Amino acid sequence: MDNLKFIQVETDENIGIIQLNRPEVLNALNRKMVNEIVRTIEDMDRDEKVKVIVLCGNGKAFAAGADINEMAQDSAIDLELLNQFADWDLLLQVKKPMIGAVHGFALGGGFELALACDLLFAAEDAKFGFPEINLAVMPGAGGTQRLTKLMGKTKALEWLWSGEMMTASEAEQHGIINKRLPKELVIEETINYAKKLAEKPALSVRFIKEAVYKAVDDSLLEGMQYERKNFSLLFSTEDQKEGMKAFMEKRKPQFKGR
Ligand code: CO8
Repeated sequence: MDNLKFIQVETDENIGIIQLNRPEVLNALNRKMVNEIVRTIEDMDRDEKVKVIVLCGNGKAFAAGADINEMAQDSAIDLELLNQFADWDLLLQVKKPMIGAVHGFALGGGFELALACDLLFAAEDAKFGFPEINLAVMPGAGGTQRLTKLMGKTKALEWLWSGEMMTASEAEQHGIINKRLPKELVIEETINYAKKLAEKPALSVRFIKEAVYKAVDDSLLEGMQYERKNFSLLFSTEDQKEGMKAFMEKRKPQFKGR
């Protein structure tokens, strides 16, 4: 994607890395920036060379929320007509693994962006929260839904009503993050993890992701039927033949991602 103003994009081997880049305002997310993030993720999702997508912050924060200056004067009608959340909905369709490397503040829309990732690695200094209540609003890009699915109604309400920030250790206890890491290592270690994940057979990785989100959203029966279809479908891949043959021949498999 050309003309990226608010993010930096690079690849390291087959890992696509998106770094939020408005450090002077703690990476506050304006609409153009969200659009840049989502379009870049979509491009990476279609790029066969990219296997895993990593999102990270820059400066003092992952992201301290939506850009308050941009939206302060908006009316409800403005928001409706802007349809800005359509960008956020596209994140639900990403097939490849997305991993967030969070340091510093991940607040409001920044926390919502982190929660849109499949896995989260956080620095010891990470602070997560939904301070929207203190602005007399509420999360609008999935925060109430994703937080509740992760930690349950009772705890989610407590955090959303208080607007307080949770530490990395609290986020770990609530099952929000996968791992806590020293601040100076969080991006590097996340990329290392992503590289290991990128070695796995890509279609298994993809279908497992789809099936797990079915478990989050659908009934057990629907989820199990979906899982079974994906399980069967993987038997049409070259990687499945190779993986099982390699096991029987007692050697390391050579996966192609198809
Ligand atoms: N929007 C705009 N500017 C911001 C934001 C923000 N969310 N957060 C920080 N900044 C700016 C500050 O205004 C300041 O700018 P300046 O230097 O020009 O005064 C600069 O970043 C540095 O910030 P601080 O001086 O305040 O830094 P501190 O270390 O003292 O404080 C805090 C850090 C506690 C994070 C503080 O900046 C803060 O409270 N920020 C606002 C947090 C917040 O309320 N976030 C929620 C916003 S609402 C929201 O996210 C709704 C989501 C809706 C859907 C998503 C759509 C994208």
